[in-house]
Amino acid sequence: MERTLIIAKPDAVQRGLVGEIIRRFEARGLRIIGMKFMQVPRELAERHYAVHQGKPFFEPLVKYITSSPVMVMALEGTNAVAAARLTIGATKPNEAAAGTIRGDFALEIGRNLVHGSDSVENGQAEVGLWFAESELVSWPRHNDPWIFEG
Ligand code: IDP
Ligand code: MG
Repeated sequence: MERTLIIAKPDAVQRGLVGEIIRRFEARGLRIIGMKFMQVPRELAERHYAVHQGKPFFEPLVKYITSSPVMVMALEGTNAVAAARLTIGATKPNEAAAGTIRGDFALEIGRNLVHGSDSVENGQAEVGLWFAESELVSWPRHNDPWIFEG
């Protein structure tokens, strides 16, 4: 089953939007297999955003994600990565469609509330980076057949 890593970033936690964000992924049909509330160590932030190392926004980005606690989620489902990205909305909140998390609750790129993995491979890798295997729960959900056709 496809996996994606979602982070409700510090602004989401500080603004009391964590419940709203989880609600949207739950309602979409994604199955929660891991969740933790944590203060992100700088080293983990740098590894997570390694692809952005050297860009002008890298330092502010690491500062942002480590500035205050986050809620990290591992979600599973068919098309989990693409579905979650569409639920999150465009990186620039001013370009994010209304009805998406960023389109409904954010205004600026450096305060865009949520992270979501951007490819199937990165979904697997990021869940592995943020969660130990022992922190992930494999469970049959009673309504799975009403969400997953296969
Ligand atoms: P994504 O979060 O939609 O996948 P990425 O391009 O992977 O977007 O960038 C990671 C994060 O870095 C963004 O969510 C945003 O918080 C921040 N970021 C990206 N580009 C810029 C920029 O040009 N200025 C400031 N922050 C940026
Ligand atoms: Mg990204």
